Amino acid sequence: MLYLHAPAGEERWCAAFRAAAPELRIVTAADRPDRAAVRYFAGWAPPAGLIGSFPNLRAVFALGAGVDKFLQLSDLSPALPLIRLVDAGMARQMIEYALFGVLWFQRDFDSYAEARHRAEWRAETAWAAERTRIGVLGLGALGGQVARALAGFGYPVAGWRRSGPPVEGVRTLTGTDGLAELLAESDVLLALLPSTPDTRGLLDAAALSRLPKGAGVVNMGRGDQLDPAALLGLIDAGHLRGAVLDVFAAEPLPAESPLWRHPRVLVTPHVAAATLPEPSARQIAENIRRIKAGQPAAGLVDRSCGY
Ligand code: NDP
Ligand code: OXD
Repeated sequence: MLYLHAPAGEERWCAAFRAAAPELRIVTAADRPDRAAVRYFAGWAPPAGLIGSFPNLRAVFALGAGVDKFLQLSDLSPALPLIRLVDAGMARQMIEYALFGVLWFQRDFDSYAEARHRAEWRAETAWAAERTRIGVLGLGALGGQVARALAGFGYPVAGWRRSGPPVEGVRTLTGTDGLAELLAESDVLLALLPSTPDTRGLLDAAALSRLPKGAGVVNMGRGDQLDPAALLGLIDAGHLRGAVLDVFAAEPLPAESPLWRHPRVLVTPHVAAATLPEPSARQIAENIRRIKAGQPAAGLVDRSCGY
């Protein structure tokens, strides 16, 4: 039996799971299931205590790529496999969002968005793609595809990862020196890192100051990596050009946040890549089959690294 705690659109999620895993009984809170009979949990933002209320779970599936909120749950046993979504239709959306973020700066759409308020008709001189250096923080299931896609469009792309192999067509860097090198050479910085003890607060004033003058920042990973006050300070000082932000330390972004009102910051409400029920359910169903067959599941979270 699989217990589903869907983020929204429960009916569509149930239908997707029933189609992907006809061998499983899919239940939700409304079914008031026998909790001892539940073997698998699939959900997003579960309230504290929910996962712990199932005594016989074999695995927990996050209906998302980032598992930081799951790892904060005290009722999630460290012995229980925690499995995240790997791409499942999100990479394509991330590529679209990343390309938008790059073009926002490269083709001066940020300037035109401001100029319209002054009815000012003035053409800027756009940078060529070949001269727009892109830095991608995080070269995983999503960042790796974003980096490759942008390289395919002719941008010089560098990427930063913890320990994984180089990505073809992307100058792949690691470690503190690698990060400093990437920051110093990124006209547009794209952040696609998970939230972990090592990445929280990474983009502070010192790191952001390393970006070249006039650089743009796009954050699609997690909000707690970026210091908003440092970002705004560097924009106001004329060092940074602006930012496109999809993720925030507190979501929804509070109405009083200065990010909402800053003319050089574009805020989107955590929409860079939505979780799609059908491919997600297919991936989870396949993982359950693997677990039953004694094979490793794809997307198993390494608790020691936090992602
Ligand atoms: P992955 O786990 O596949 O990739 C994470 C990448 O980050 C890897 O390349 C990893 O390096 C790198 N990384 C992790 N820690 C460090 C570190 N300390 N130093 C350097 N590199 C590090 O995750 P995904 O690509 O699937 O997703 C990335 C994140 O995107 C998610 O965790 C989530 O926070 C966010 N997200 C946001 C969405 C949105 O709508 N805004 C939607 C979906 C996801 P290595 O390869 O060496 O392990
Ligand atoms: C995710 C997200 O991690 O939506 O999938 O942010």
